[in-house]
Amino acid sequence: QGEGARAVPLSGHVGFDSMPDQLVNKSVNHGFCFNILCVGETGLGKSTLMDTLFNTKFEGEPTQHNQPGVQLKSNTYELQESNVRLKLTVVNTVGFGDQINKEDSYKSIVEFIDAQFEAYLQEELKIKRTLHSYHDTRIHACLYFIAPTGHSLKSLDLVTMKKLDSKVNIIPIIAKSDAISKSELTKFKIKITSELVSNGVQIYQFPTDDETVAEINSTMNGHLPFAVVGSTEEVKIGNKMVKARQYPWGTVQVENENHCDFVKLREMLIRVNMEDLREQTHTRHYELYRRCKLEEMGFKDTDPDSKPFSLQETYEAKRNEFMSELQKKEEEMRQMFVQRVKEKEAELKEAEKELHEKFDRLKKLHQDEKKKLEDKKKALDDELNMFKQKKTAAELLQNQAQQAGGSTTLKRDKERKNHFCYTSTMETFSSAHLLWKSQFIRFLPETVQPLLYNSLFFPQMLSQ
Ligand SMILES: Nc1nc2c(ncn2[C@@H]2O[C@H](COP(=O)(O)OP(=O)(O)OP(=O)(O)O)[C@@H](O)[C@H]2O)c(=O)[nH]1
Ligand SMILES: [Mg+2]
Repeated sequence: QGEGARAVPLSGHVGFDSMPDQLVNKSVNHGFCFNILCVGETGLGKSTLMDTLFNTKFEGEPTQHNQPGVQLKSNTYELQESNVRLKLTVVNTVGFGDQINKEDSYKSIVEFIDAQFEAYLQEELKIKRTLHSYHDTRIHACLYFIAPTGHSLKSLDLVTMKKLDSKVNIIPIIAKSDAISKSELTKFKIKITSELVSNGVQIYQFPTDDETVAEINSTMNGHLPFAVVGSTEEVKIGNKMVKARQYPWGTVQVENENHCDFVKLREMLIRVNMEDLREQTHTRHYELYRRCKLEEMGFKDTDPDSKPFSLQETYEAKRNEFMSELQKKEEEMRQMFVQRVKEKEAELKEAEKELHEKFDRLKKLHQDEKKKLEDKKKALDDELNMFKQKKTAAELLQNQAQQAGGSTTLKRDKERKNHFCYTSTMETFSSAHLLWKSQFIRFLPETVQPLLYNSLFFPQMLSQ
């Protein structure tokens, strides 16, 4: 306080003690959402219990026992109590425990829970996030319905709860507990608890760190698993209508704590710990999913020397790693491409060479054929010319022979004889020679003239 400083007295109430009220108002205006997953065998009373818990009739047809696998069916309802709005989602396991091989029954439940976490994570990672209006579908509570056998937990129950315990808040309940006697129920509860502990199954424990609810919560933790009875049927007891199940030997009142733990479940689930279940889902189960997922994607908070490593650094390191890998891959592909081109080129060259050789071979063959044909043509032309000459000469001679007729003399016969002897020795001759020789044949006797003409012009005929 400096000298001359003016002291300002408080003019009234400062007001930050109204922060909780502001928070409440904001939350009430915004409304709440709560998501329950009911896991249990078909017909164990899941739907009846939900109807009893929220005092309403949710839709839901009974399931057949012949489902090929486990499916998850979710329904969302808008409920209102006073001025508080609740968006309630009830997810049911359809066909759970109905298959002969139940080995994979838990898988679809795990996948469903993870899918809801993934959807939330994707929304969180968006650049433009709208988480305030986002419909959060993450499962806040899993009511695990145990059959009232009075013996012990089935392996299906143990395996499923073990697989789910790190992903969701499990509240085990003994369904249809009116089917089990009081003494058996106590033993059954102890047996279940010891089996869960010995198998390391972590069920949801009601929180005891908040003083206001620590006592009730720790007492309730001792009552787990709750033995419940569900019914929407109202029966008049005294002068009051109560929810109950009537049997020939008596009436089981759902809200009577001496008859079953329904009220305890309702108190713990809805009135006392609903917000804690929501919080645990976000801070424990979703956080674990998110961490594993980001680590899987290669994000880390520290580098190998345990020094803080920011998201930016992780991103850059990943980017560099990716780029160098990309370059390596690119180089590899380039090399492969060059290699393939070389191989293809060699293949094409080989094929080209073969084609050239084939072309040369064919060309030579063609030339030989052509030469042979030309020779043959030439021979035929010669023969044709010869034939034409012979034909002309023959025609000429025939004409002359006809003109000469029968005026032949002995003298001429003699001369012709001499000439015939001469001509028969000739092998080749021209048309001039033929003409000349034919002059002599004219003087021979008529009986021999045709024979001589034939021998002169068609020697082949005679030889045949
Ligand atoms: N004894 C007894 N019967 C019950 C109880 N709760 C429900 N039931 C009866 O069990 C039968 C099946 O109940 P649902 O609520 O349809 O069972 P569910 O688990 O929803 O069945 P699905 O949806 O087909 O898997 C009905 O006839 C109910 O009346 C209970 O606490 N005790
Ligand atoms: Mg049902």
